[in-house]
Amino acid sequence: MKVMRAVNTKQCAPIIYALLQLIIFYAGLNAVKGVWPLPHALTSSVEQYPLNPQTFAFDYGKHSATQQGCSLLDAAFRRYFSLIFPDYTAENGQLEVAANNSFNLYSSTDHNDCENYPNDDSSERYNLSVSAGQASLNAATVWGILRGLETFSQLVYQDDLGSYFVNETFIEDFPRFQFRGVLLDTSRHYLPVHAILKTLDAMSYSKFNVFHWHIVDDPSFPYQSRSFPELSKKGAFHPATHVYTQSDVRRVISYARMRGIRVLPEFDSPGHTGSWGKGQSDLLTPCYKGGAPSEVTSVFPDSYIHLGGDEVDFSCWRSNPHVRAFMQKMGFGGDFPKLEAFYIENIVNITSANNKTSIVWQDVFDYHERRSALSVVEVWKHGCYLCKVRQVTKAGLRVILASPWYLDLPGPTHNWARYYTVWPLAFPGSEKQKRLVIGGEVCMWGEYVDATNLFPKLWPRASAAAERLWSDEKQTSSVEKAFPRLEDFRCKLLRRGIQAGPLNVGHCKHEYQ
Ligand code: CP6
Repeated sequence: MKVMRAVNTKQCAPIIYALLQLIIFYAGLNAVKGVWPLPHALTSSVEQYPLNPQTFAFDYGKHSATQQGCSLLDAAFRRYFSLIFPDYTAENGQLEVAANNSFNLYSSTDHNDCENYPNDDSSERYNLSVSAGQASLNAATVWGILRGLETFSQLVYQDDLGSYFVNETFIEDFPRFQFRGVLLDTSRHYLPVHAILKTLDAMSYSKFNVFHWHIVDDPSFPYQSRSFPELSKKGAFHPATHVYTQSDVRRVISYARMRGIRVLPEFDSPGHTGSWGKGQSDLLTPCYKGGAPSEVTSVFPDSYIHLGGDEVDFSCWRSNPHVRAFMQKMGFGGDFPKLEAFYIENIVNITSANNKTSIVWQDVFDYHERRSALSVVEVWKHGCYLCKVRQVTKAGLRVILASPWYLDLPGPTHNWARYYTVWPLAFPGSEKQKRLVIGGEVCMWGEYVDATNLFPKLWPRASAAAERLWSDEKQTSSVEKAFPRLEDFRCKLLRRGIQAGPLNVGHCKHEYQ
């Protein structure tokens, strides 16, 4: 770099200019470019090691708490082998001649948490070192190992002959925010289970760790409940094909767990419950007093549950004399926000009695007088969203930020930069307030989205938000520097079977391999 600064390229001899170009080209080729989201500390050299799929192996370190038989990591090793060597099969492997050393990656954890679910206190920190003939990946938890495997898989590249290489690299990495979510809405359009699973795959490639399942809403109720089967029988678009059975839900939760992803269910009430009334005739007006069914807390293992609470239209309650009489009795008068607050406080209490943490949309915070009764508030409205983040954290509540990441809204793929240039902590406030911002979430509302257009709408634009939520802000503040890296990452997504949309004019190297 010093040479480049010292030399005026306009005056220099063509050979030096060519040399500089070569250096730049070489730097562009090597692994540094290749990891998305950017690790916190990364050093690498031009030293490159060939990887031979015939001899390459993942293994457990001698002193690791997790050992072979940890199904979560055994399965991750198999998955990442295929991702690292995309065109390797046993037969064509015989033809590989370029690389003949044996290269192992040893994984070591402090805890044997193989059978657990990831949760809000799970560490995802890892250290990765790749040097001559061997790599080692260290983490306190299996979740850190999963993140490190993803990083390692992105460091491996192929030359023009198709041989695999990895450069000498040292990485120390951890997430900036603990909550990094993707919301899918399966009520406006039903999404087949395979589309959800594929989304979970793509999420793990960008190190997202929460799948926010906005599973039911006004248009349809696809969740097949054990306690209330009528809800999906009458409320789903189709009672057999457009439902998520208990076994579908278990499959999604288990698939997510294997990738270090939490499943956060949302049963949005009392505003978005049109479809609930079809199967439970007494449920909606007059005044639903039920609350989060305890069934939900046993089906979904995560300690968080999203209670919704947004966009309540009071005209319905207002039209109902029984509701008005109830309000008189409770001393609310004609104050409908008080009634909503009463309702929400009831379901929040039911949720905490089940040892769960409740998340609500910001509307609830805005209505609520006793805000201390709440715990996590998701900020989603447009306008000065950081003003709201400031206000909520000032009240001592935790925040998830969604406002700048409404990916379903129309706009070209190249507006990824809008999702990249978001500064979640750029509000005036104390360190304590900043720590209350636990993360952010990309929203894919379903009015105009189904399995036909989900993937190019989500990817790689969601990855722009993923880097904001994972990486160091100072190192990732330039859109210009991010652009070639994101293009490269988008090619990786395509290679892995995710139909990520194009960012601009160009092509992917693997297209002609
Ligand atoms: N559905 C539900 C929605 C939205 C919300 N809740 C929504 C509102 C405005 C926009 C996009 C989505 N479709 N249940 C608000 C959280 Cl611009």
